[in-house]
Amino acid sequence: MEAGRATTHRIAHRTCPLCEATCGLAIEVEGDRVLGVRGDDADPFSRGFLCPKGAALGELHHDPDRLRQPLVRRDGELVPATWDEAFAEVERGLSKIVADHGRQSLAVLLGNPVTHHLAPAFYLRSLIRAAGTRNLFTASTVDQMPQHVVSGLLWGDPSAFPIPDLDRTDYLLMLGANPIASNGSLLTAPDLPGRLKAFKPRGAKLVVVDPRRTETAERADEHLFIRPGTDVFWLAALVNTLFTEELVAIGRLEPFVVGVDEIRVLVEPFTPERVAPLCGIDPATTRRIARALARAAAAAVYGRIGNHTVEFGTATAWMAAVLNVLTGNFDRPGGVMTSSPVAARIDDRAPGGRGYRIGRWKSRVAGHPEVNGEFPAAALAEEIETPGEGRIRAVLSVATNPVRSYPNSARLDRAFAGLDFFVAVDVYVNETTRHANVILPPPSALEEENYELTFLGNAVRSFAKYAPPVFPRESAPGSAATPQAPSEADLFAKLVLILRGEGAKADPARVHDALVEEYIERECRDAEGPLAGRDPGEIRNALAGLSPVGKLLDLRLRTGWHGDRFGDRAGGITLAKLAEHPHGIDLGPMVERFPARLATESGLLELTPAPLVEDWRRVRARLEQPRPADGLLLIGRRHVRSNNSWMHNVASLVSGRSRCTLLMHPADAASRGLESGGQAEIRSQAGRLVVQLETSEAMMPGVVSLPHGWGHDLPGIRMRVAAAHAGVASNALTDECVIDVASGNAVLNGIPVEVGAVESRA
Ligand SMILES: Nc1nc2c(c(=O)[nH]1)N[C@H]1C(S)=C(S)[C@@H](COP(=O)(O)OP(=O)(O)OC[C@H]3O[C@@H](n4cnc5c(=O)[nH]c(N)nc54)[C@H](O)[C@@H]3O)O[C@H]1N2
Ligand SMILES: Nc1nc2c(c(=O)[nH]1)N[C@H]1C(S)=C(S)[C@@H](COP(=O)(O)OP(=O)(O)OC[C@H]3O[C@@H](n4cnc5c(=O)[nH]c(N)nc54)[C@H](O)[C@@H]3O)O[C@H]1N2
Ligand code: SF4
Ligand SMILES: [Mo]
Repeated sequence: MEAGRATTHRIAHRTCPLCEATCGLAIEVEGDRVLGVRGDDADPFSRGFLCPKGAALGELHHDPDRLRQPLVRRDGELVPATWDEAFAEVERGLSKIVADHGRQSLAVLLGNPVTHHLAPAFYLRSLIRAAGTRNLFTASTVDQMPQHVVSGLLWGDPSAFPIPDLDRTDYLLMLGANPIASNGSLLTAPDLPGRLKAFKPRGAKLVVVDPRRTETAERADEHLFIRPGTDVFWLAALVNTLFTEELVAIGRLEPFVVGVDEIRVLVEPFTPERVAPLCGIDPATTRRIARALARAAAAAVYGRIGNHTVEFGTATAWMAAVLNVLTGNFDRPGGVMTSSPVAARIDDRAPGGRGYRIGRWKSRVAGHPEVNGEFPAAALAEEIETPGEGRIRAVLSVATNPVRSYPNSARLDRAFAGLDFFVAVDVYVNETTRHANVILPPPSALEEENYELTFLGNAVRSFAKYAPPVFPRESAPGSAATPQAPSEADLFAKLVLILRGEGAKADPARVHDALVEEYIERECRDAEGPLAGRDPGEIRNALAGLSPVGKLLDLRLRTGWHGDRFGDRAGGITLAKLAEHPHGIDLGPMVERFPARLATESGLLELTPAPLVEDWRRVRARLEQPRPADGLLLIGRRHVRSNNSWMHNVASLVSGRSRCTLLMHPADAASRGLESGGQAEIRSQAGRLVVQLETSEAMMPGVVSLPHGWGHDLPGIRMRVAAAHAGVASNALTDECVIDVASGNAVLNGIPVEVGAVESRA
């Protein structure tokens, strides 16, 4: 017994797939069990850090409610099925909808966890193309779409995010982000607490602007309350101050920046005095912060969820970018820089590219312009519910829970109930997937290869880390013909084949091989690329023996800027080399990439693109007619033990007292006759909830805070732990009719609400 144990006991190293921080994990395994998860001290990027979610990865893997076998709806019930049966049902349902109503009647929905898996990274493009629909909705429009638009329009690359250079900055102005809880977003830097702690010894300053004195604000040198949704006015006042006090100093990139004078005119009315009553920040403080930003050796303005999921999200992200550029902090070490992922090329080329366009097509009902090829999540319900040609009748969703994540959850719940056919690729039966006709569960994260391709693309360092599966895939119960559940790549390939009309029985290898071939051919043909003129056969042979995603990842790595170029650069990065370095390889901090990275048509950094100038009218109008300052505004909040809408079925993460409470300043509670610990009713334009009230001096008066992603008490959900810790769905209160017009992003913060005693309902 002892001996048997010794041989199966091991430590597996990999990256945590649960948030953007990419912490290295050391997973203690015995046989097919996870015994424990620790932070990997030898990971040079995360240096042993881990949060309670990473520690719970074993519980997640072993969660008996996590689906291991497809479910198919028969006589109204979701019942277990074999993979063959499930794929056949998908084919039957989807082909009927497409035959009867055309491809636009199918919507594809993608959720947050797809960004943590390799197969979606490589296969989703084919899936979307095969679906042939313009009805694409993703978590981007309940999240960071404003930043895509700003990055796309200003420097031509919607996915080149301005990442604050956390480890080298002298001054970080952080707005609408709480990385002590979230561990960072569009800012991949494991151990945010440790990295912020390193500010003081090197004399760097952290200023946090947030309507709640958050866990991050507690650690800051200075915290400023701001009225929700008004950051755009305040940032404009900072820009205004740079001009009036002659603090504009663009530096190295000055010859490439256009639009400075137009910006001066746009922000002219936004004086510190004028915005003070709107934002709640006094003019002297505004001027002091503008000077500090301009004078710091290197400073970064960083805004996140609280800046992007608001009514003027794009304008807010724009003003943050303008501040970084005008203070010379764009693409400066210690300022904001773009990441240089190991699995990407850095081309030495002249500035200029194809530019960035939005609105190439429009949504059917409200005529929303597409942004990044997507329509606003906030418009999904109307596209399902509004009759007529092109109405969405079927949904294919991957890793998303819109009934909890999108605004106006009650309406979405009704909309999903009214679909003709719904296929969900998901691991739980939750608020959304309970409506599915078929649920296809991908393998556990621990049964797949791991490389955090998306988030290492937003990292403050160039870091690479690969891990093979910790466990083999489980056998699929009840299907003798397919003894193993399909890999995630096979699952997506099957869906591609079904959508292309090649049938559920077609061989997924057709899709795998085509993707690899396409990649090789393209690289070998690219005269400027790292494989220019090489023989495709030679490259193909070099990849032999790897899994389908392994081949695609190896191609990315070896053609990347540190890659071995398939033998042309000795010692370069390859998948095999990463496999020999299970703790990962660190290749240094972010590097200057501009002006070469400018991909606008003009080859310039355009501070005043037309769509943003147009959108500025909305901001200007609000300056003239501010919202009344009485009444309450609702904001969200994250907690380190929670993860959007889906980790509440892990007992160790939900134990203790409920965290799904409405935080309110004691004075606001007193004036409404409400008591901490009691129940209160909260109402908005969209809906009403009864919540547990918790008074807190950390709240700005006039602002209340409720976390999102809860509300696990609907019939048909199969998450036993979550159901016992249900909480309430904050998106019952958010309004799908108000969006950030320029990006289509949902408004999830700054929601007008009223809170009072619970009214008994007739
Ligand atoms: N009010 C309010 N609403 C918000 C936010 C907010 O701050 N306030 N935040 C928004 C943000 S930033 C985001 S990103 C969205 C997130 O919203 P979604 O994109 O809906 O993502 P999650 O809520 O994380 O739900 C994840 C889904 O994927 C499933 N899942 C988990 N792991 C896997 C896996 O490995 N494979 C597959 N196929 N499925 C898996 C889960 O069961 C669940 O159904 O929510 C948004 N909604
Ligand atoms: N533990 C945990 N970690 C997560 C997640 C999670 O659910 N739980 N979700 C992940 C995802 S998908 C994302 S996108 C990231 C998000 O990462 P963050 O952006 O850091 O998200 P939050 O923690 O919600 O922080 C948003 C902050 O904005 C503040 N805020 C609200 N409205 C305003 C406003 O109008 N102005 C200003 N200045 N502040 C405002 C809120 O009080 C809150 O403190 O976190 C990721 N990490
Ligand atoms: S901070 Fe994020 S990546 Fe790190 S252990 Fe926690 S959930 Fe995982
Ligand atoms: Mo997100």
